[in-house]
Amino acid sequence: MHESVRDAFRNDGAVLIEDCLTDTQLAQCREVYDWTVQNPGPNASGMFHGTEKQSHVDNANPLVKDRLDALMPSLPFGRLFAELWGSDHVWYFAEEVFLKAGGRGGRSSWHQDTAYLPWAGEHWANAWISFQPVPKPNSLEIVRGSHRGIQYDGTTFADPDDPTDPLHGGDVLPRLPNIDAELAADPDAYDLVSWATTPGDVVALHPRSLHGGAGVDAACPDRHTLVLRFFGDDATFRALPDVNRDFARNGVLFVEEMAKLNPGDPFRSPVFRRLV
Ligand SMILES: O=C(O)CCC(=O)C(=O)O
Repeated sequence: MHESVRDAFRNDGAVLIEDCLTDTQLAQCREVYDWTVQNPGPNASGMFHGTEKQSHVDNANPLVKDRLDALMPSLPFGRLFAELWGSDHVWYFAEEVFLKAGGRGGRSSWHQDTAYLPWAGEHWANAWISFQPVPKPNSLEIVRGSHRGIQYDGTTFADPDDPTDPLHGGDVLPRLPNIDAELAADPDAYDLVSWATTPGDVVALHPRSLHGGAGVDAACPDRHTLVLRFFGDDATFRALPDVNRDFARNGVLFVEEMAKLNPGDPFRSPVFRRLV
């Protein structure tokens, strides 16, 4: 791996890895993706326009865990993230799926995954895999270097009029800036990074980065995206604020395993498959 790729991930919080997956690997990922859309888990949510379902999001679906764990050795992510981070070990956490369809809407508001997940450290990455060619305006967008900046509160994703509606509240974490509103007033208000991607490309994203997912439109009417999450040696447990009862301390994923960890502990549990 070229040093510039490692530098980009370290400094920007995201990097495009072109031609990361072979056609076979991509087809294997797509098969699991389609299965999980057909078999939603307890964290699935969707958005509807009238009777037409416009988007589907699912997160760490327990029904698909065994399939994805079994697929991992066929995929290049263990070696890739070991090299990208300089970590001796790499573990697979879980998946998130995004389905945006029908050529309109579906924007995922700006957020940091670490507002929802009790994670700290350098060795974290989301592998963002889209199965269609994605033009830059429909792609994942990242505020460059924000993984090293302020940890903001999350958004509830619930208020269409306020994409900064606080997840935790209580002024424990600073409220998210309204990045889209600021960009509308001044396109240079944030240093954004995003890429057009073709199938097989992977965007590696540090999940503390401020990021948002563009919606679909006539140029990209459907976007099927699988996100796979990984961590390495420098990954620790960090308790979430305790003001929102639903998210207090451990978040909502693998809650029993998280309850066994103390702040600063290496992020480890037998439930997460080690790849390297
Ligand atoms: O693809 C999207 O629209 C959103 C992606 C995202 O939020 C993530 O990868 O964490």
